[in-house]
Amino acid sequence: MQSKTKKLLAALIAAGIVPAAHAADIKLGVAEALSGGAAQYGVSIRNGFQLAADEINAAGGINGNKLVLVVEDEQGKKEEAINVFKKLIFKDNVLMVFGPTLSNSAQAADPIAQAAKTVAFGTSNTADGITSIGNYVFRNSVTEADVLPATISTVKAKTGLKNVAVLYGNDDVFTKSGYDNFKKALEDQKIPVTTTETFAKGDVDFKAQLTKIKGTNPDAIVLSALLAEGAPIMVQARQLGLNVPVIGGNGMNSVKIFDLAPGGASNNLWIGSPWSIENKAPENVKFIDAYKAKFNGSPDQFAAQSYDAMYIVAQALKNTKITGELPKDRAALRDALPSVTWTGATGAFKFRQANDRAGKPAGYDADQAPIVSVTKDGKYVI
Ligand code: LEU
Repeated sequence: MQSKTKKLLAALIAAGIVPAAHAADIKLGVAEALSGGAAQYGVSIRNGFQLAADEINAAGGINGNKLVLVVEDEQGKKEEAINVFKKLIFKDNVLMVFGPTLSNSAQAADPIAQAAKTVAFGTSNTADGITSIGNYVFRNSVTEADVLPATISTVKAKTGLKNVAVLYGNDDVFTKSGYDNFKKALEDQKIPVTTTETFAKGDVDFKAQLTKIKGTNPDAIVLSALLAEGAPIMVQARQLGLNVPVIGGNGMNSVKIFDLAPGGASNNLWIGSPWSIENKAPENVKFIDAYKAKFNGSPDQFAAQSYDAMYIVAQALKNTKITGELPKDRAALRDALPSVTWTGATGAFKFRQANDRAGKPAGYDADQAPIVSVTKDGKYVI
């Protein structure tokens, strides 16, 4: 800003014509999939951010300063995630970036934030290795590695399954990582696999793989998929008479499954997550009520995690002195984040230090335990 303009703005603020808070807005980037197949999740995520930011601003903001969200659509594509991260970090000069929606995109875009010493905070990335990118990478989404062993052992205990068939997407960072973690959990828990089948992003017909699976007569199907493929897989499995439990990863944990796999096709789907709509803790009830009132629909895990993430960042910001010097402020926010604890819609939260591939300290993962639920007549029940 020119110094004349600066002086004029200072005079207008002093005269009460321009509110002072305007001069110190805190700009946060939001890069999520708002179009394409992953928008099933991305729109919920954006809603969660908006709800929390509105609440925080209505309660006086951060030490009197307003949170302003700069929202961009990264379309669930890694090339777009890279473009959007660059725009937010270098053109919009945001303090930090939330997102992107998919681990597949995070693996491509987070190195840009890391190199620019700007926090990238994922609220839905659950694949292995994301936080090994570096010390500016944070997430509050519980990883597949932390969730899937509990999902498998719960289904085993409740249904008595003796073996499973495995089906996974082999061209996506998250579905592949889900597969790796399912495989490990099945080995650790000594559950034999009858067959392992794969599919690719954009596939629509899964009958060949499902027919093969049916031929092996498994007690359950372990499925590492995103909704775009996972929902038609459930529909086609039921059409083929495969009514066994489906054990899903994070991608299958969305109320959208009830619309996408209607008429009971979505029944008997088991997933693990720290968040449940059934959890009656006051922080969660408040979140669910406020979400319903604002968006006229039920929230899901993804909205709960983004809502909590905004409050986690707000706690860090309260302990950060914003100087207006971007590199300094970005570093100060990073340094304030690891020690934040917060009890929100997903319950008690704290960070856990992650390591890079050489075993050196890198970013931060979520330290939360999952609850396992199963779908029944259009609901996830515990
Ligand atoms: N957990 C998924 C991933 O890491 C994304 C989520 C929105 C289903 O890619």
